[in-house]
Amino acid sequence: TTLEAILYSSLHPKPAGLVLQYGTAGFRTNAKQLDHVMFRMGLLATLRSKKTEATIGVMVTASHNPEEDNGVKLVDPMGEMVTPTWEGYATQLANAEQEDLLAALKDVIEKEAINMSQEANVFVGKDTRSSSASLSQAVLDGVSALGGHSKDYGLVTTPQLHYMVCCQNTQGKYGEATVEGYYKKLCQAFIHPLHLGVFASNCTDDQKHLSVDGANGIGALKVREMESHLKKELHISLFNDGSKGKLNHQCGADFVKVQQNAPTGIKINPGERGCSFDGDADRIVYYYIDSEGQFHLLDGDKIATLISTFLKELLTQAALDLKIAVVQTAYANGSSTHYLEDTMKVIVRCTKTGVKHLHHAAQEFDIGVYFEANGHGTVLFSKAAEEKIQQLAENPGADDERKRAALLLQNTVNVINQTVGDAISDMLLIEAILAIKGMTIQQWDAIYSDLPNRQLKVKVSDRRVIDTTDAERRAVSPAGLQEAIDSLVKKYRQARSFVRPSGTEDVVRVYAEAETQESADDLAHEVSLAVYRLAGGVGDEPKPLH
Ligand code: 16G
Ligand code: MG
Repeated sequence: TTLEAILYSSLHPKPAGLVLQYGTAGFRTNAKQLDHVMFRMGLLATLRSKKTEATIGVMVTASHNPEEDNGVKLVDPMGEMVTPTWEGYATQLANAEQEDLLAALKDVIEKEAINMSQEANVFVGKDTRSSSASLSQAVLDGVSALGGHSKDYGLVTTPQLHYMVCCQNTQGKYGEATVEGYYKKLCQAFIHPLHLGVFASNCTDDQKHLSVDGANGIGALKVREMESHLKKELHISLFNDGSKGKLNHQCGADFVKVQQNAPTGIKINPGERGCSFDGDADRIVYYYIDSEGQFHLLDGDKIATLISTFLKELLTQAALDLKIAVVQTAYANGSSTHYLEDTMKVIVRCTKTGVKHLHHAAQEFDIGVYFEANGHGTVLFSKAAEEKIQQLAENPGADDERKRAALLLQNTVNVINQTVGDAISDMLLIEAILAIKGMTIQQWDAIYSDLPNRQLKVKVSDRRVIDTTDAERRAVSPAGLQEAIDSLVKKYRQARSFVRPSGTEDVVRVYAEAETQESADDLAHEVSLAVYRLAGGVGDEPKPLH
Protein backbone atom coordinates (compact mmCIF):
# COMPACT_ATOMS: atom_id res chain seq x y z
CA THR A 1 0.00 0.00 0.00
CA THR A 2 2.98 2.31 0.44
CA LEU A 3 3.60 2.13 -3.25
CA GLU A 4 -0.05 2.89 -3.86
CA ALA A 5 0.41 5.95 -1.68
CA ILE A 6 3.18 7.21 -3.85
CA LEU A 7 1.17 6.67 -7.03
CA TYR A 8 -1.74 8.47 -5.47
CA SER A 9 0.48 11.35 -4.41
CA SER A 10 1.03 12.37 -8.00
CA LEU A 11 -2.39 13.94 -7.54
CA HIS A 12 -0.96 16.14 -4.80
CA PRO A 13 2.49 16.99 -6.13
CA LYS A 14 4.99 19.10 -4.27
CA PRO A 15 6.28 22.24 -5.96
CA ALA A 16 10.00 21.54 -6.37
CA GLY A 17 12.25 23.41 -3.97
CA LEU A 18 9.52 24.58 -1.60
CA VAL A 19 10.61 24.28 2.04
CA LEU A 20 8.22 24.65 4.98
CA GLN A 21 8.62 24.10 8.70
CA TYR A 22 6.26 22.46 11.21
CA GLY A 23 6.32 25.51 13.50
CA THR A 24 5.03 26.24 17.00
CA ALA A 25 1.50 25.41 15.92
CA GLY A 26 1.88 23.31 12.78
CA PHE A 27 2.41 24.34 9.17
CA ARG A 28 1.06 27.73 8.26
CA THR A 29 1.42 29.64 5.00
CA ASN A 30 -0.48 30.76 1.92
CA ALA A 31 -3.14 28.14 1.14
CA LYS A 32 -1.88 27.73 -2.44
CA GLN A 33 1.32 26.11 -1.16
CA LEU A 34 -0.30 23.52 1.03
CA ASP A 35 -1.98 20.84 -1.06
CA HIS A 36 0.96 18.40 -0.94
CA VAL A 37 1.53 19.16 2.74
CA MET A 38 -2.04 18.17 3.56
CA PHE A 39 -1.82 14.92 1.60
CA ARG A 40 1.41 14.07 3.35
CA MET A 41 -0.01 14.92 6.77
CA GLY A 42 -2.76 12.43 5.96
CA LEU A 43 -0.01 9.86 5.33
CA LEU A 44 1.84 10.82 8.52
CA ALA A 45 -1.29 10.79 10.71
CA THR A 46 -1.99 7.28 9.43
CA LEU A 47 1.51 6.15 10.43
CA ARG A 48 1.12 7.84 13.82
CA SER A 49 -2.18 6.04 14.29
CA LYS A 50 -0.60 2.68 13.47
CA LYS A 51 2.26 3.44 15.84
CA THR A 52 0.08 4.49 18.79
CA GLU A 53 -2.74 2.05 17.96
CA ALA A 54 -5.11 4.95 18.55
CA THR A 55 -7.10 7.58 16.66
CA ILE A 56 -5.12 10.66 15.54
CA GLY A 57 -6.54 14.07 14.59
CA VAL A 58 -5.73 16.40 11.72
CA MET A 59 -7.12 19.94 11.84
CA VAL A 60 -7.02 22.16 8.77
CA THR A 61 -6.79 25.78 9.93
CA ALA A 62 -4.51 28.79 10.06
CA SER A 63 -6.11 30.15 13.23
CA HIS A 64 -5.78 33.96 13.41
CA ASN A 65 -3.85 34.32 10.13
CA PRO A 66 -5.51 36.09 7.18
CA GLU A 67 -8.18 34.29 5.14
CA GLU A 68 -5.72 33.58 2.27
CA ASP A 69 -3.52 31.45 4.52
CA ASN A 70 -4.14 27.97 5.77
CA GLY A 71 -2.37 25.41 7.90
CA VAL A 72 -2.56 22.08 9.64
CA LYS A 73 -2.25 20.86 13.22
CA LEU A 74 -1.77 17.22 14.25
CA VAL A 75 -3.52 15.89 17.37
CA ASP A 76 -2.11 13.03 19.47
CA PRO A 77 -4.22 10.27 21.14
CA MET A 78 -5.15 12.03 24.38
CA GLY A 79 -6.12 15.14 22.43
CA GLU A 80 -2.80 16.87 23.04
CA MET A 81 -0.54 18.40 20.41
CA VAL A 82 1.65 15.95 18.52
CA THR A 83 4.94 14.98 20.18
CA PRO A 84 8.14 16.85 19.05
CA THR A 85 9.83 13.86 17.33
CA TRP A 86 6.85 13.58 15.02
CA GLU A 87 6.87 17.33 14.35
CA GLY A 88 10.34 16.60 12.96
CA TYR A 89 8.96 13.82 10.74
CA ALA A 90 6.22 16.18 9.59
CA THR A 91 8.83 18.67 8.40
CA GLN A 92 10.87 15.93 6.67
CA LEU A 93 7.83 14.54 4.91
CA ALA A 94 6.53 17.94 3.84
CA ASN A 95 9.86 18.91 2.31
CA ALA A 96 10.79 15.65 0.57
CA GLU A 97 10.88 16.20 -3.20
CA GLN A 98 8.36 14.09 -5.10
CA GLU A 99 10.90 11.40 -6.05
CA ASP A 100 12.14 11.16 -2.43
CA LEU A 101 8.75 10.79 -0.78
CA LEU A 102 8.84 7.01 -0.70
CA ALA A 103 12.25 7.02 0.98
CA ALA A 104 11.08 9.63 3.49
CA LEU A 105 8.07 7.50 4.41
CA LYS A 106 10.17 4.37 4.73
CA ASP A 107 12.53 6.26 7.00
CA VAL A 108 9.73 7.07 9.47
CA ILE A 109 8.37 3.51 9.28
CA GLU A 110 11.81 2.09 10.06
CA LYS A 111 12.78 4.54 12.78
CA GLU A 112 9.49 4.00 14.59
CA ALA A 113 9.33 0.27 13.80
CA ILE A 114 5.76 0.67 12.56
CA ASN A 115 3.70 -2.43 11.95
CA MET A 116 2.08 -1.61 8.62
CA SER A 117 -0.62 -4.24 9.06
CA GLN A 118 -1.95 -2.39 12.12
CA GLU A 119 -5.29 -0.60 11.54
CA ALA A 120 -5.33 3.19 11.43
CA ASN A 121 -7.99 5.78 12.29
CA VAL A 122 -7.80 9.48 11.61
CA PHE A 123 -10.29 12.23 12.53
CA VAL A 124 -10.26 15.27 10.25
CA GLY A 125 -11.70 18.73 10.86
CA LYS A 126 -11.57 22.09 9.09
CA ASP A 127 -12.23 25.78 9.68
CA THR A 128 -14.36 28.10 7.49
CA ARG A 129 -11.62 29.26 5.10
CA SER A 130 -12.57 28.84 1.45
CA SER A 131 -9.42 26.77 0.88
CA SER A 132 -10.19 24.39 3.75
CA ALA A 133 -12.59 22.13 1.83
CA SER A 134 -10.12 20.98 -0.81
CA LEU A 135 -7.22 20.91 1.64
CA SER A 136 -9.07 18.65 4.06
CA GLN A 137 -9.93 16.42 1.10
CA ALA A 138 -6.19 16.16 0.43
CA VAL A 139 -5.72 14.96 4.04
CA LEU A 140 -8.46 12.35 3.56
CA ASP A 141 -6.78 11.21 0.33
CA GLY A 142 -3.53 10.77 2.25
CA VAL A 143 -5.21 8.61 4.87
CA SER A 144 -6.89 6.34 2.34
CA ALA A 145 -3.69 6.08 0.30
CA LEU A 146 -2.14 4.18 3.23
CA GLY A 147 -5.30 2.17 3.81
CA GLY A 148 -6.35 4.07 6.94
CA HIS A 149 -9.93 4.75 8.04
CA SER A 150 -10.97 8.33 8.40
CA LYS A 151 -13.87 10.25 9.85
CA ASP A 152 -14.51 13.70 8.45
CA TYR A 153 -16.01 15.99 11.11
CA GLY A 154 -16.28 18.78 8.57
CA LEU A 155 -16.54 22.25 10.10
CA VAL A 156 -15.40 22.17 13.75
CA THR A 157 -13.28 24.36 16.00
CA THR A 158 -9.73 23.16 16.68
CA PRO A 159 -10.52 22.34 20.34
CA GLN A 160 -13.62 20.41 19.28
CA LEU A 161 -11.46 18.13 17.13
CA HIS A 162 -9.00 17.66 20.03
CA TYR A 163 -11.99 16.75 22.20
CA MET A 164 -13.30 14.16 19.70
CA VAL A 165 -9.90 12.46 19.52
CA CYS A 166 -9.70 12.25 23.32
CA CYS A 167 -13.26 10.89 23.63
CA GLN A 168 -12.60 8.27 21.00
CA ASN A 169 -9.38 7.03 22.60
CA THR A 170 -10.80 6.86 26.11
CA GLN A 171 -13.77 4.75 25.00
CA GLY A 172 -16.21 7.53 25.78
CA LYS A 173 -14.96 8.12 29.34
CA TYR A 174 -14.19 11.72 28.45
CA GLY A 175 -17.51 12.12 26.65
CA GLU A 176 -19.21 11.21 23.42
CA ALA A 177 -17.15 11.83 20.28
CA THR A 178 -19.81 13.97 18.59
CA VAL A 179 -20.36 17.71 18.36
CA GLU A 180 -23.76 17.20 20.04
CA GLY A 181 -22.08 15.26 22.84
CA TYR A 182 -19.63 18.14 23.29
CA TYR A 183 -22.42 20.73 23.65
CA LYS A 184 -24.37 18.50 26.01
CA LYS A 185 -21.46 17.83 28.33
CA LEU A 186 -20.29 21.44 28.50
CA CYS A 187 -23.70 23.06 28.77
CA GLN A 188 -24.96 20.66 31.42
CA ALA A 189 -21.90 21.45 33.52
CA PHE A 190 -22.54 25.16 32.94
CA ILE A 191 -26.19 25.00 33.98
CA HIS A 192 -25.82 22.56 36.90
CA PRO A 193 -24.72 25.19 39.49
CA LEU A 194 -28.10 26.84 38.86
CA HIS A 195 -29.85 23.73 40.06
CA LEU A 196 -27.64 23.81 43.12
CA GLY A 197 -28.97 27.31 43.64
CA VAL A 198 -25.51 28.81 43.72
CA PHE A 199 -25.76 31.49 41.06
CA ALA A 200 -25.63 34.71 43.04
CA SER A 201 -29.00 36.32 43.74
CA ASN A 202 -27.91 39.49 41.96
CA CYS A 203 -27.48 37.44 38.78
CA THR A 204 -30.06 39.39 36.81
CA ASP A 205 -30.83 39.19 33.12
CA ASP A 206 -28.28 41.96 32.53
CA GLN A 207 -25.64 39.83 34.18
CA LYS A 208 -26.56 36.93 31.90
CA HIS A 209 -25.82 38.93 28.77
CA LEU A 210 -22.59 38.54 26.82
CA SER A 211 -21.46 39.93 23.46
CA VAL A 212 -19.30 37.54 21.45
CA ASP A 213 -17.04 38.48 18.53
CA GLY A 214 -16.76 35.31 16.44
CA ALA A 215 -13.89 36.68 14.28
CA ASN A 216 -16.06 35.80 11.24
CA GLY A 217 -14.92 32.23 11.70
CA ILE A 218 -15.79 28.76 12.87
CA GLY A 219 -16.31 29.82 16.50
CA ALA A 220 -19.30 31.95 15.48
CA LEU A 221 -20.96 29.02 13.72
CA LYS A 222 -20.43 26.77 16.70
CA VAL A 223 -21.70 29.27 19.28
CA ARG A 224 -24.90 29.54 17.28
CA GLU A 225 -25.16 25.76 17.10
CA MET A 226 -24.70 25.49 20.88
CA GLU A 227 -27.18 28.18 21.88
CA SER A 228 -30.24 25.96 22.36
CA HIS A 229 -28.31 23.82 24.85
CA LEU A 230 -27.79 26.85 27.08
CA LYS A 231 -31.50 26.98 27.94
CA LYS A 232 -31.40 30.79 28.00
CA GLU A 233 -29.10 30.78 31.03
CA LEU A 234 -26.64 32.79 28.96
CA HIS A 235 -27.89 35.40 26.49
CA ILE A 236 -25.37 35.74 23.70
CA SER A 237 -25.32 38.56 21.16
CA LEU A 238 -23.17 37.29 18.36
CA PHE A 239 -21.14 39.72 16.20
CA ASN A 240 -18.78 39.03 13.30
CA ASP A 241 -20.60 35.79 12.60
CA GLY A 242 -19.16 35.44 9.09
CA SER A 243 -22.28 36.61 7.26
CA LYS A 244 -20.63 39.83 6.06
CA GLY A 245 -17.09 40.46 7.24
CA LYS A 246 -13.80 38.80 6.38
CA LEU A 247 -12.21 36.19 8.66
CA ASN A 248 -9.98 37.76 11.37
CA HIS A 249 -10.11 41.12 9.59
CA GLN A 250 -10.13 43.87 12.23
CA CYS A 251 -11.72 41.46 14.66
CA GLY A 252 -10.96 38.37 16.69
CA ALA A 253 -8.86 37.73 19.80
CA ASP A 254 -5.49 38.37 18.19
CA PHE A 255 -6.57 41.72 16.74
CA VAL A 256 -8.05 42.83 20.07
CA LYS A 257 -4.99 41.75 22.10
CA VAL A 258 -2.47 43.34 19.75
CA GLN A 259 -4.42 46.55 19.05
CA GLN A 260 -5.71 46.87 22.64
CA ASN A 261 -8.97 47.92 21.11
CA ALA A 262 -12.50 46.63 20.53
CA PRO A 263 -13.09 44.69 17.29
CA THR A 264 -14.98 46.41 14.51
CA GLY A 265 -18.54 45.26 14.04
CA ILE A 266 -19.37 44.84 17.74
CA LYS A 267 -21.89 46.92 19.65
CA ILE A 268 -21.56 46.94 23.42
CA ASN A 269 -22.87 49.44 25.94
CA PRO A 270 -20.52 50.97 28.50
CA GLY A 271 -19.76 48.51 31.28
CA GLU A 272 -21.04 45.44 29.43
CA ARG A 273 -18.96 42.33 28.89
CA GLY A 274 -17.63 41.38 25.48
CA CYS A 275 -15.28 38.63 24.37
CA SER A 276 -13.44 37.74 21.16
CA PHE A 277 -12.51 34.32 19.78
CA ASP A 278 -9.71 33.77 17.28
CA GLY A 279 -10.13 32.17 13.83
CA ASP A 280 -10.20 28.57 15.09
CA ALA A 281 -11.69 29.32 18.52
CA ASP A 282 -8.79 28.15 20.67
CA ARG A 283 -8.19 31.61 22.18
CA ILE A 284 -10.43 34.05 24.02
CA VAL A 285 -10.01 37.52 25.53
CA TYR A 286 -12.60 39.61 27.40
CA TYR A 287 -13.07 43.38 27.52
CA TYR A 288 -15.38 46.25 28.34
CA ILE A 289 -15.62 49.94 27.59
CA ASP A 290 -16.06 52.23 30.60
CA SER A 291 -18.36 55.25 30.80
CA GLU A 292 -15.53 57.50 29.58
CA GLY A 293 -15.14 55.38 26.46
CA GLN A 294 -11.89 53.85 27.67
CA PHE A 295 -11.24 50.27 26.48
CA HIS A 296 -10.22 47.68 29.11
CA LEU A 297 -8.72 44.35 28.07
CA LEU A 298 -8.93 41.24 30.25
CA ASP A 299 -6.39 38.89 28.69
CA GLY A 300 -5.15 35.38 29.45
CA ASP A 301 -3.44 36.55 32.66
CA LYS A 302 -6.68 38.00 34.02
CA ILE A 303 -8.53 34.84 33.01
CA ALA A 304 -5.96 32.61 34.75
CA THR A 305 -6.28 34.74 37.88
CA LEU A 306 -10.08 34.58 37.92
CA ILE A 307 -10.12 30.81 37.42
CA SER A 308 -7.34 29.98 39.88
CA THR A 309 -8.83 32.23 42.59
CA PHE A 310 -12.19 30.49 42.15
CA LEU A 311 -10.64 27.02 42.30
CA LYS A 312 -8.49 27.86 45.31
CA GLU A 313 -11.52 29.09 47.24
CA LEU A 314 -13.41 25.90 46.38
CA LEU A 315 -10.50 23.73 47.50
CA THR A 316 -10.47 25.52 50.85
CA GLN A 317 -14.23 25.13 51.26
CA ALA A 318 -14.05 21.48 50.30
CA ALA A 319 -11.07 20.99 52.63
CA LEU A 320 -9.33 19.11 49.84
CA ASP A 321 -5.57 19.02 49.94
CA LEU A 322 -4.76 19.40 46.25
CA LYS A 323 -1.79 21.28 44.85
CA ILE A 324 -2.83 24.04 42.45
CA ALA A 325 -0.46 25.98 40.21
CA VAL A 326 -0.67 28.59 37.48
CA VAL A 327 1.59 28.24 34.45
CA GLN A 328 2.49 31.36 32.48
CA THR A 329 5.09 32.53 29.97
CA ALA A 330 7.47 35.48 30.15
CA TYR A 331 4.75 37.57 28.47
CA ALA A 332 2.53 37.36 31.57
CA ASN A 333 2.10 40.81 33.04
CA GLY A 334 4.34 41.21 36.12
CA SER A 335 1.34 42.36 38.15
CA SER A 336 -0.44 39.07 37.55
CA THR A 337 2.56 37.06 38.68
CA HIS A 338 2.94 39.17 41.85
CA TYR A 339 -0.73 38.94 42.66
CA LEU A 340 -0.78 35.16 42.23
CA GLU A 341 2.38 34.56 44.24
CA ASP A 342 2.10 37.17 46.97
CA THR A 343 -1.64 37.60 47.54
CA MET A 344 -3.14 34.36 46.31
CA LYS A 345 -0.19 32.27 47.43
CA VAL A 346 -0.43 29.87 44.53
CA ILE A 347 2.57 28.27 42.86
CA VAL A 348 3.49 30.04 39.61
CA ARG A 349 5.60 28.42 36.90
CA CYS A 350 7.03 30.07 33.79
CA THR A 351 7.68 28.16 30.57
CA LYS A 352 8.78 28.92 27.05
CA THR A 353 6.18 30.34 24.66
CA GLY A 354 3.98 27.76 22.92
CA VAL A 355 1.01 25.84 24.20
CA LYS A 356 2.74 22.47 24.41
CA HIS A 357 5.25 23.79 26.94
CA LEU A 358 2.55 25.22 29.21
CA HIS A 359 0.43 22.09 28.89
CA HIS A 360 3.35 19.90 29.86
CA ALA A 361 4.23 21.99 32.92
CA ALA A 362 0.60 22.07 34.09
CA GLN A 363 0.49 18.26 34.11
CA GLU A 364 2.89 18.25 37.07
CA PHE A 365 0.24 19.44 39.52
CA ASP A 366 -3.07 18.18 40.92
CA ILE A 367 -4.68 21.19 39.29
CA GLY A 368 -2.72 23.11 36.67
CA VAL A 369 -4.20 26.33 35.29
CA TYR A 370 -2.29 27.50 32.24
CA PHE A 371 -2.82 30.55 30.07
CA GLU A 372 -0.76 32.52 27.62
CA ALA A 373 -1.34 36.27 27.82
CA ASN A 374 -2.81 36.03 24.29
CA GLY A 375 -5.79 34.08 25.65
CA HIS A 376 -4.93 30.45 24.94
CA GLY A 377 -5.33 28.26 28.00
CA THR A 378 -7.21 25.70 30.04
CA VAL A 379 -7.18 23.81 33.34
CA LEU A 380 -5.77 20.31 33.82
CA PHE A 381 -6.91 18.02 36.64
CA SER A 382 -4.82 14.99 37.56
CA LYS A 383 -6.57 11.64 37.76
CA ALA A 384 -6.07 11.62 41.52
CA ALA A 385 -7.60 15.09 41.84
CA GLU A 386 -10.65 14.08 39.80
CA GLU A 387 -11.14 11.01 41.98
CA LYS A 388 -10.88 12.93 45.25
CA ILE A 389 -13.36 15.51 44.01
CA GLN A 390 -15.78 12.82 42.89
CA GLN A 391 -15.55 10.89 46.16
CA LEU A 392 -16.39 13.99 48.14
CA ALA A 393 -19.23 14.99 45.82
CA GLU A 394 -20.76 11.54 46.25
CA ASN A 395 -20.07 11.17 49.97
CA PRO A 396 -23.43 11.18 51.80
CA GLY A 397 -21.70 11.97 55.10
CA ALA A 398 -19.95 15.15 53.96
CA ASP A 399 -21.28 18.44 55.31
CA ASP A 400 -23.17 20.79 52.99
CA GLU A 401 -20.47 23.39 52.42
CA ARG A 402 -17.84 20.81 51.53
CA LYS A 403 -20.25 18.98 49.27
CA ARG A 404 -21.35 22.11 47.44
CA ALA A 405 -17.70 23.00 46.81
CA ALA A 406 -17.01 19.49 45.54
CA LEU A 407 -19.97 19.66 43.16
CA LEU A 408 -18.75 22.99 41.81
CA LEU A 409 -15.29 21.55 41.33
CA GLN A 410 -16.88 18.65 39.50
CA ASN A 411 -18.75 21.04 37.20
CA THR A 412 -15.48 22.80 36.48
CA VAL A 413 -13.89 19.48 35.51
CA ASN A 414 -16.78 18.86 33.13
CA VAL A 415 -17.08 22.33 31.58
CA ILE A 416 -13.40 22.75 30.82
CA ASN A 417 -11.82 21.17 27.73
CA GLN A 418 -8.70 19.64 29.22
CA THR A 419 -7.21 18.66 25.88
CA VAL A 420 -6.30 22.18 24.76
CA GLY A 421 -7.32 25.85 25.17
CA ASP A 422 -10.92 26.25 23.99
CA ALA A 423 -12.67 29.61 23.57
CA ILE A 424 -16.17 28.14 23.95
CA SER A 425 -15.35 26.06 27.01
CA ASP A 426 -13.29 28.85 28.64
CA MET A 427 -16.17 31.26 28.01
CA LEU A 428 -18.66 28.98 29.77
CA LEU A 429 -16.35 28.55 32.77
CA ILE A 430 -15.72 32.30 33.05
CA GLU A 431 -19.45 33.06 32.73
CA ALA A 432 -20.27 30.47 35.41
CA ILE A 433 -17.67 31.93 37.79
CA LEU A 434 -18.93 35.49 37.31
CA ALA A 435 -22.51 34.31 37.87
CA ILE A 436 -21.66 32.25 40.96
CA LYS A 437 -19.65 35.09 42.49
CA GLY A 438 -22.11 37.75 41.36
CA MET A 439 -19.11 39.59 39.96
CA THR A 440 -19.13 42.29 37.28
CA ILE A 441 -16.38 42.54 34.70
CA GLN A 442 -15.18 45.73 36.40
CA GLN A 443 -14.78 43.88 39.71
CA TRP A 444 -12.92 41.12 37.92
CA ASP A 445 -10.67 43.69 36.24
CA ALA A 446 -9.96 45.35 39.59
CA ILE A 447 -8.39 42.20 41.13
CA TYR A 448 -5.04 43.68 40.06
CA SER A 449 -3.88 46.41 37.66
CA ASP A 450 -1.70 45.51 34.70
CA LEU A 451 1.69 47.18 34.42
CA PRO A 452 1.98 49.27 31.23
CA ASN A 453 3.87 47.30 28.59
CA ARG A 454 5.05 47.43 25.02
CA GLN A 455 5.97 44.80 22.44
CA LEU A 456 8.21 45.56 19.46
CA LYS A 457 9.79 43.55 16.65
CA VAL A 458 13.34 43.87 15.32
CA LYS A 459 14.48 42.50 11.96
CA VAL A 460 17.91 40.87 12.06
CA SER A 461 19.81 38.95 9.39
CA ASP A 462 19.54 35.66 11.31
CA ARG A 463 17.31 35.50 14.36
CA ARG A 464 18.93 32.25 15.47
CA VAL A 465 21.88 34.26 16.83
CA ILE A 466 19.58 34.97 19.78
CA ASP A 467 19.68 32.12 22.24
CA THR A 468 17.73 32.27 25.48
CA THR A 469 17.52 30.48 28.81
CA ASP A 470 15.36 30.57 31.96
CA ALA A 471 12.07 30.20 30.02
CA GLU A 472 13.18 32.86 27.51
CA ARG A 473 13.68 35.46 30.21
CA ARG A 474 17.45 35.77 29.70
CA ALA A 475 19.55 35.94 26.54
CA VAL A 476 22.75 33.87 26.53
CA SER A 477 23.83 35.04 23.09
CA PRO A 478 24.89 37.25 21.36
CA ALA A 479 27.57 38.26 23.84
CA GLY A 480 26.80 41.40 25.81
CA LEU A 481 23.09 41.54 25.01
CA GLN A 482 21.81 40.41 28.42
CA GLU A 483 24.22 42.79 30.20
CA ALA A 484 22.89 45.61 28.02
CA ILE A 485 19.28 44.70 28.83
CA ASP A 486 20.08 44.48 32.56
CA SER A 487 21.54 47.95 32.69
CA LEU A 488 18.65 49.45 30.68
CA VAL A 489 16.06 47.82 32.96
CA LYS A 490 17.80 49.35 36.01
CA LYS A 491 16.93 52.84 34.75
CA TYR A 492 13.18 52.35 35.27
CA ARG A 493 10.89 51.48 38.15
CA GLN A 494 9.07 48.14 38.22
CA ALA A 495 10.74 47.37 34.94
CA ARG A 496 11.33 44.08 33.17
CA SER A 497 12.36 43.26 29.62
CA PHE A 498 13.31 40.24 27.53
CA VAL A 499 13.91 39.32 23.90
CA ARG A 500 13.31 36.10 21.98
CA PRO A 501 13.33 34.92 18.38
CA SER A 502 9.77 34.46 17.13
CA GLY A 503 8.67 30.94 16.31
CA THR A 504 6.18 32.07 13.68
CA GLU A 505 7.70 35.16 12.01
CA ASP A 506 11.20 36.11 10.86
CA VAL A 507 11.76 38.69 13.63
CA VAL A 508 13.13 39.08 17.14
CA ARG A 509 10.42 40.03 19.64
CA VAL A 510 11.05 42.57 22.38
CA TYR A 511 8.91 42.87 25.49
CA ALA A 512 9.14 45.61 28.11
CA GLU A 513 7.02 46.63 31.06
CA ALA A 514 7.44 49.43 33.58
CA GLU A 515 5.61 51.69 35.99
CA THR A 516 4.40 54.09 33.28
CA GLN A 517 3.55 53.65 29.61
CA GLU A 518 6.24 56.14 28.68
CA SER A 519 8.90 54.18 30.55
CA ALA A 520 7.71 50.89 29.02
CA ASP A 521 7.88 52.47 25.54
CA ASP A 522 11.33 53.97 26.14
CA LEU A 523 12.68 50.73 27.56
CA ALA A 524 11.26 48.68 24.67
CA HIS A 525 12.88 51.06 22.21
CA GLU A 526 16.27 51.02 23.96
CA VAL A 527 16.28 47.22 24.14
CA SER A 528 15.34 47.08 20.44
CA LEU A 529 18.37 49.23 19.68
CA ALA A 530 20.59 46.89 21.68
CA VAL A 531 19.23 43.93 19.67
CA TYR A 532 19.71 45.83 16.43
CA ARG A 533 23.34 46.66 17.27
CA LEU A 534 24.42 43.39 18.88
CA ALA A 535 22.42 40.84 16.88
CA GLY A 536 22.90 42.07 13.32
CA GLY A 537 19.91 44.30 12.71
CA VAL A 538 18.86 44.92 9.10
CA GLY A 539 17.21 47.99 7.61
CA ASP A 540 16.83 51.26 9.52
CA GLU A 541 17.67 51.58 13.19
CA PRO A 542 14.57 51.31 15.45
CA LYS A 543 13.08 54.79 16.05
CA PRO A 544 11.92 56.08 19.45
CA LEU A 545 8.15 55.82 20.03
CA HIS A 546 7.85 59.39 21.32
C1 16G B 1 1.80 30.00 18.23
C2 16G B 1 1.46 29.28 19.51
C3 16G B 1 1.13 30.25 20.59
C4 16G B 1 2.26 31.25 20.76
C5 16G B 1 2.62 31.90 19.45
C6 16G B 1 3.89 32.70 19.62
C7 16G B 1 0.33 27.15 19.81
C8 16G B 1 -0.93 26.36 19.55
N1 16G B 1 0.32 28.39 19.34
O1 16G B 1 0.67 30.67 17.72
O2 16G B 1 0.95 29.52 21.77
O3 16G B 1 1.91 32.25 21.68
O4 16G B 1 2.86 30.90 18.48
O5 16G B 1 4.28 33.25 18.39
O6 16G B 1 1.27 26.67 20.41
P1 16G B 1 5.74 33.86 18.21
O7 16G B 1 6.73 32.76 18.45
O8 16G B 1 5.75 34.40 16.83
O9 16G B 1 5.88 34.95 19.23
MG1 MG C 1 -5.99 29.72 17.25
